[in-house]
Amino acid sequence: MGLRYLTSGESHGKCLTAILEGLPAGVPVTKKEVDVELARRQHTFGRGARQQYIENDAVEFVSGLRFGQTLGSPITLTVENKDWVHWEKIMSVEADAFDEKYSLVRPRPGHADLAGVLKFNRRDTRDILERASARETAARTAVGAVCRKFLSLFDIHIYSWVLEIGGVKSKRPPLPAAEIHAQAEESPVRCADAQATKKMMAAIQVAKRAGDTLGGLYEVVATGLPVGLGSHIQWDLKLDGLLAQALMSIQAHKSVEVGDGLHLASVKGSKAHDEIFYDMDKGFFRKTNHAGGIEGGMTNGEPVVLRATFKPLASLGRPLHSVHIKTKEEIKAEIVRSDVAPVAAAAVIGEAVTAITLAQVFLSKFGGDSIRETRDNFDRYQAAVRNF
Ligand code: EPS
Repeated sequence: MGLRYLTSGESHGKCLTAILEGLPAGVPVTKKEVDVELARRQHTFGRGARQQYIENDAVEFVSGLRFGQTLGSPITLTVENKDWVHWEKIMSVEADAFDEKYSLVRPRPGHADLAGVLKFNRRDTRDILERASARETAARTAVGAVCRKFLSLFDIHIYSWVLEIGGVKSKRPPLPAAEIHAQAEESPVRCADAQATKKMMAAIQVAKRAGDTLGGLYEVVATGLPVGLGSHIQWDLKLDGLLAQALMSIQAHKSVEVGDGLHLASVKGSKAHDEIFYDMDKGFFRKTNHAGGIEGGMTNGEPVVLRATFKPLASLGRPLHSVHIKTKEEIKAEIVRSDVAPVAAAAVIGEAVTAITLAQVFLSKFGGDSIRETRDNFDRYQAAVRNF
């Protein structure tokens, strides 16, 4: 069995938990490296009060690490919900703590609320929204941080930046991914364009005052990938499919593009593909990357380029029309505390799920119970590709 993981936890429960199994032994991992990623996800402009003032996300490793290295056993990690103190009654596990006054009955259009209560036969949308909440992505970010550390041992790096928030578009600078990423890290909305950053922040403030929310678009790029991760031979082994699933599984995501994506609908074949060249030092290479680094469901050695669309959040200060789930009367949807435009946070989560998926396909190709074994397999394959 390859690399796999699960998360658990409700948004206002005690904590989030994840179990990651299948990493080889001997991967150096520190709490600090994971906490850096959690902070990158948490502290961006466009977040609500909880992210700014209440949470202070930090990982606790419960199993699978010893003296700073993975053991090859399941890694269990938790992220505490500091807000739990305010929710112990509302989220109690005890039957006698039930109180009708805690029930939420006004489903938000665009949220999991209504489909969830119908599917699970619940009378309180909180039974659904607690798990549907993007709070869960703190756990995935922590898992992603561990996978990212593993990939970095093979010089594989993952970057991201925001391209658009609420219709304010930015220009993608003609720079290497690491440099665009470094510029984005300086921006409160993780946009590498200073002018656009200001406009995006202003748009978020306007939306917040209007009780509204904004969506956006971000890009994730992975560099240093060997040729041949993923496979053309079966539908569920194709890397573009796996990455699209991983990104689409992030809360509020509505579309994913690979390489030139949507744009390819309107260009001719002669302009859509990346011509092949050969150099004694580089081996086979391309001068363009319309394919976004993936051909036939496999990496082709160029950077993997992905873009994801984040919809405006469904929790509105000025709510939309809805229906009371018990009385069926027409009402406005629930007003709950939330974020305004967490697109920058979404980009960090996009990096995390990309790291997890790439680590999965990397390990399914190279295997290894110890990092030394993985490295030997990787080096042998790379030498074979070089000497092809
Ligand atoms: C979220 C609503 C907000 C966000 C939360 C996701 O939480 P609350 O309702 O407690 O204010 O802060 O995001 C996180 C807690 C997080 O860690 O990202 C939602 O409804 O999805």
